[in-house]
Amino acid sequence: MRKTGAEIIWECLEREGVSIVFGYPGGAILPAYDAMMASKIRHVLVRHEQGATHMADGYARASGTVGVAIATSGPGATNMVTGIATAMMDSSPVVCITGQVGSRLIGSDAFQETDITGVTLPITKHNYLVTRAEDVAPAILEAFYIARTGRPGPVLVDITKDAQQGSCEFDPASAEPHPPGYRPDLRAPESEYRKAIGLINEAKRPVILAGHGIILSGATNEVVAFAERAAIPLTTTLLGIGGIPASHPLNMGMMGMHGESWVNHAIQEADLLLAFGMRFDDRVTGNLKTYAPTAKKVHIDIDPAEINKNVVVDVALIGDLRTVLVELLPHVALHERAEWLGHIDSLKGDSAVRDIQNLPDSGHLYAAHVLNDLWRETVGGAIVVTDVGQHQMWEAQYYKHERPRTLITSGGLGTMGFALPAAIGAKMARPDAEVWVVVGDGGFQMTMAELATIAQEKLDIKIAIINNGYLGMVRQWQEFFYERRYAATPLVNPDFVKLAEAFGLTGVRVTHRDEVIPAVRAARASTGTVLIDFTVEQEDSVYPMVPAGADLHAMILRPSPIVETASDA
Ligand SMILES: Cc1cc2nc3c(=O)[nH]c(=O)nc-3n(C[C@H](O)[C@H](O)[C@H](O)COP(=O)(O)OP(=O)(O)OC[C@H]3O[C@@H](n4cnc5c(N)ncnc54)[C@H](O)[C@@H]3O)c2cc1C
Ligand SMILES: Cc1ncc(C[n+]2csc(CCOP(=O)(O)OP(=O)(O)O)c2C)c(N)n1
Ligand SMILES: [Mg+2]
Repeated sequence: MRKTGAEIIWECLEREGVSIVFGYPGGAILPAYDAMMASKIRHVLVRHEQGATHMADGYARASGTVGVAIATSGPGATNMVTGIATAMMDSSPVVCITGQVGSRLIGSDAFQETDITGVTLPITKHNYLVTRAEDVAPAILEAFYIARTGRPGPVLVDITKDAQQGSCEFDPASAEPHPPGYRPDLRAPESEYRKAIGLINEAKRPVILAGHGIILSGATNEVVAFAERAAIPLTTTLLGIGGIPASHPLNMGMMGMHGESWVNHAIQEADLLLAFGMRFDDRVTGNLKTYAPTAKKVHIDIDPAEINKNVVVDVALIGDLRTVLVELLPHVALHERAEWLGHIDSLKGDSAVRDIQNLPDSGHLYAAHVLNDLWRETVGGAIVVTDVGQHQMWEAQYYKHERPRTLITSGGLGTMGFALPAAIGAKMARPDAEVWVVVGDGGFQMTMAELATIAQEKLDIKIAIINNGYLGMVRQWQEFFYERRYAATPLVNPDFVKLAEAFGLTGVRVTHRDEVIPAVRAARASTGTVLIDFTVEQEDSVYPMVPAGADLHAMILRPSPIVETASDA
């Protein structure tokens, strides 16, 4: 059947099971928008193309399927760059479709021409410039295949206006993806499996480093079975949170820069690290020269490029984590490991004393209190989407996630402005789920225009602004490392309650600890979007902290007796 390139775009999206796209129109993508009128796919009109990419990313992370964003050429496409880079760093499967100027105008500095395949080459898993209607279907179908297989990631398809307007015979079967040289199905040799099993069964002080790969691979059950069988304690990366139930007795909590101190000590004392779908980010390792000096290392990862990239390992098992674990499991010896687990337990004591949760209500409202109360009120249920900064770390520390895909956060790029649009995507993917945004007063202002998208789409999202009047995480670095010289970190904020109201949404302000639970309950009882402005302590800091590049065990701990904030010191 003959179809235009524009019609083929929507046919292919439907064939890929897409029911929703996030986008913003403009001249070079107009033929596609016109053809969209005949499609069943729902289009969500965003307020900024960065928002569209974060929504597609949030959709992907909440659903485990591919998210789709669409924009015009030039500024539309360049506005997507931050969202694409965010998805790339966190291995999130997103397909971006952009319009491009007519093929004969390419290279002429035509109106709204940007070489977006050139711009996004290093931040996409793959990208395409399509200049003929015949090439639309193969490019889009291949884009989905590449985005979701192997190590997931963003793929961009740039389609010239004439390719959208031109027509050709459309036969989806002949467009089956066969990307040359693409091998998402690598497998380690048998000898590596034997080496891994030997190390695992001999280890006295093993630790599992549980990463995002657990969630991407759907390997929660296999990892838990593995850990239980050999009594191996686990720790998660920021992006691994939810991959293992927080309440599991072997789950020690998060590792790294703002991880639990006992976890970092356990890693430093371990004789075997089992890295499961994680990439030894610098936030996780600290100083590589002193990282886990006594440990042998086994790395299971789907991407060969990750092996020996930051940390040199003794054994590498390339492949999908779940598949690899299914093979390993029957060979893993049973263990009890009372001594090692008891030792780790003894490392916890000091931290409990320093935990701000244990403070009586002194009139100060701490973000930690807000997040802990939010967790207790929503336990077992909500998807939390965070932005980047101190509030993100407090969320990771004080909100206990029991299930995969219930924490959505920008880890690798650390993109402020991610939370609000990503939450919109998550809500669209899981309409029945309770979705909370946890966002700083700074990051919220980067993408708050998407409140209009929430209003237009009549979404029910709960927004918790952790309002400390600062670019808090940067202020903390200035407090610790720049003698409290707060250059460009104090914020003068709008009235967030009135702002919500301007969009026809409900706004509430909370300034005291005893107001937190009633406000959360009222927000949950309401059917529309509610924004809560939690006005918290301005100069609180995230503890513990491993200074950038320092040894993993050299953590700055919350002073004891507790100094509540820098202004008390
Ligand atoms: C302010 C701030 C502070 C931070 N502090 C911390 C901190 O204290 N601790 C911390 O942990 N993080 C922290 N981070 C996050 C950190 O920067 C990284 O994003 C995070 O550590 C990466 O986790 P990951 O390696 O598990 O996930 P990713 O970066 O997503 O890597 C996933 C890995 O899994 C592999 N993989 C994917 N699919 C599969 C599969 N099917 N099978 C097998 N392998 C697969 C990939 O190839 C990749 O190697 C912080 C971020 C910010 C913004
Ligand atoms: C787009 C972007 N610009 C700058 C930064 C650097 N940065 C990291 S955290 C942070 C402060 C965030 O402030 P806020 O949103 O108020 O959150 P808080 O740390 O106060 O919880 C900044 C500026 C970033 N991560 N992303
Ligand atoms: Mg702030």
